[in-house]
Amino acid sequence: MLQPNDYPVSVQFDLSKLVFSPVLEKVERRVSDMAKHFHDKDAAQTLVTQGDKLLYEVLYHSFETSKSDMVMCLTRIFSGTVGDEYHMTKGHIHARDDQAEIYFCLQGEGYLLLQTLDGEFRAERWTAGTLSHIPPMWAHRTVNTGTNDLVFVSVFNLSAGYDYGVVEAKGFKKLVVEHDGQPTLTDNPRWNP
Ligand code: S6P
Ligand code: ZN
Repeated sequence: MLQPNDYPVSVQFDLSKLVFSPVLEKVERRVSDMAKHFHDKDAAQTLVTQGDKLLYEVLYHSFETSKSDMVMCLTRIFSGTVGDEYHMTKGHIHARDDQAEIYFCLQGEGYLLLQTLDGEFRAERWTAGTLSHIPPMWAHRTVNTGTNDLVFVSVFNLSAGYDYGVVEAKGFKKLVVEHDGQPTLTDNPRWNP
């Protein structure tokens, strides 16, 4: 017997504004939420006192039924840097070890950084139209290296859960910084002190 939430649901994207409707939840992250993540702590602290700029926002729509728990999110990372490090998401690994995720880049340019608990690292270069599969047990973070918003859609299962601690501890092996006006991947000193 079908329950009320077992029927098909559609959401509508506005492809010129890159938003969808209805948005069921919205999360915003500012510099103060990311203090542990940027390598230039002084630059981050200064930005916090100068208005604590918004780095990115995530819009959510979940599709929970009596037997499934898919979620779709749209993440918009605004352009800019903290010190020399480009705006980026916090990054996380999913709590469950059998959960994959799909990311689809709608606009902008940057990197999807991926890393396993054993320290395998990948950086996927992103432009509009790149679709990436994040396999289970790869931590993931996105970085906006462009002059425009970086906008992407993610699709996953809510029961995958989040573990932010593993990224918060040491970050990813590489930082994405602006060097001579160009995005550059450099070694993260927290990995090789
Ligand atoms: C969820 C998915 C994304 C991120 C979002 C923000 O599994 O990976 O929707 O939550 O891009 O990143 P973060 O690291 O702050 O959750
Ligand atoms: Zn994820």
